[in-house]
Amino acid sequence: MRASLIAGLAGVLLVTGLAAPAQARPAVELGGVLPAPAQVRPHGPGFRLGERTVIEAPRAAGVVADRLAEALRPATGFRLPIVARAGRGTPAISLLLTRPGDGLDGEGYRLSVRPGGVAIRAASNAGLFAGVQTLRQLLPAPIDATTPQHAAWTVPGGDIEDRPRYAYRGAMLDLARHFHTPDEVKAYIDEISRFKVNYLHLHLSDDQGWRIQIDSWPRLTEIGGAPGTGVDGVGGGFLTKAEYRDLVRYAADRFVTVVPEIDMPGHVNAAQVAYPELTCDGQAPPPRTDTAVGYSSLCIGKEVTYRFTEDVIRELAALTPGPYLHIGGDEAHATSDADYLAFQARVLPLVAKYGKTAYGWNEIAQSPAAATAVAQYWNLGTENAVLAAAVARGTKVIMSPADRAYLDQKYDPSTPLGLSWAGYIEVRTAYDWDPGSYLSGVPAEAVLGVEAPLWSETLRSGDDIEFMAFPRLAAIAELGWSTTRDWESFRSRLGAYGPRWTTRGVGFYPSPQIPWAA
Ligand code: TNX
Repeated sequence: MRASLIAGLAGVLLVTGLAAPAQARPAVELGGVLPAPAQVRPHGPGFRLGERTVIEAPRAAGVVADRLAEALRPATGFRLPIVARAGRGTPAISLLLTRPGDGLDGEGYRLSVRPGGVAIRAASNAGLFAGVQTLRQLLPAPIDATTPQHAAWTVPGGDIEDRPRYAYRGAMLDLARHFHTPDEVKAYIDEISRFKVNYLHLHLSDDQGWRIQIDSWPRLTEIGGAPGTGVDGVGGGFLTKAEYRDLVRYAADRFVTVVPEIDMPGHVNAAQVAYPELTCDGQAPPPRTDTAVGYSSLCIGKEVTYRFTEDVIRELAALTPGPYLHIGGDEAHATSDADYLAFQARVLPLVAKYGKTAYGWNEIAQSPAAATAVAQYWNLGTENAVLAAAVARGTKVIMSPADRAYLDQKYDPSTPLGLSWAGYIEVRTAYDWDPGSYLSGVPAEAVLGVEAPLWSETLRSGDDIEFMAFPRLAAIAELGWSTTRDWESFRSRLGAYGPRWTTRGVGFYPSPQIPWAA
């Protein structure tokens, strides 16, 4: 038990005030994790990650073991072989799938750190993966370096027991206003999954462009995904079905479920440029790369509208292993109220026809057909009578209030990127609200979770995405995962997290509200 001797010795040296070998004691506190775990009991000496450490996992947890190995090998330079059973006395990080009824379910996990090894127990791979994300944050920031650091790192001793508050913890990327490449989307998945975010909503169509291949309507991407279809004519592009499937798989390997969105009946100018029969007069509108909203509408009285929507929903559903398909529904200012209801009465049920749960922006709550749908609350304020009435009929809610959760809003007046129609959103504003009691008339049981949308009118590069998403995404992720909310604790854990982003080259916004560690 070499590790325990060293850890014990480090403890003695600390107590006696002698200079402890800096590397041998844990650099992180057991509870110093984002999002905050449910229960943390520090005790005893920790576990020293070393040359002889193995990753022990049953074959059924192979995907999680692979993620753990990928996370720890580069900076340690250790082999960290994945084995089915660690030999006696071999220091191991063990992933253990428990049987249902062992007190762990869903995404819950238990993490125990002893000198002889680390054990993560969960009833599902999603739970093991959540535990792995916690473990990564229990090692110091240089663990995220891409080359060997030649340092010895100790995981603090004790136990964590943890489970999510909400089943839905989402982030959204807008690929329509500016296209983001598959590699940029993957990098975002890597970052958000560290915070146990488990849904990625992709906004795939809007007035400017159309970003997902649809075989039955090929001009959508031939024209709507062409160069010059980004805001101000910058950029363009789209995902082929093969690229999209690859993204869905990449996300699933990180326990993130992709939610595709096609926005209708408004936000459809790009589709109408490609297929003029989708307008009422059959005339192609001019392509638009400005940022106005609310001027386009599908033609509600034409049958071709429903052939189009059904084809798109069918092809998207076939690409989607997850439960949700998002049909937009926001800002349909060019659609009359009667037409909007007529459209939703036909289109919301189409999502169910193809085996998915319909999901849309909160405007869909006007439709009686939304009783079995999920509505994403994005408006300002804490009252929405239409949504509250729909909730009474069965509609479930995901919370993205624009003045709290919108990652495209500026932090303050000097933020060089972003919009400010919903206000300025500093980190504390993003953090200090309760998704379960925010909307009057929407009881906690109706809330499935939270999502942080990132609209991309002003965002072009991966750097732009990082600057707006981080650190606020960590705040929304904590609201989604943790049951307690404590600003002082959050800001100190966030400050300690900063060097991890720095190590990875993630250009986050260094909010003055946060005591950033050097
Ligand atoms: C409103 S939020 C929109 C989007 C814009 C966003 C910019 C919502 C459902 N619609 O079309 O991109 O504001 O912040």
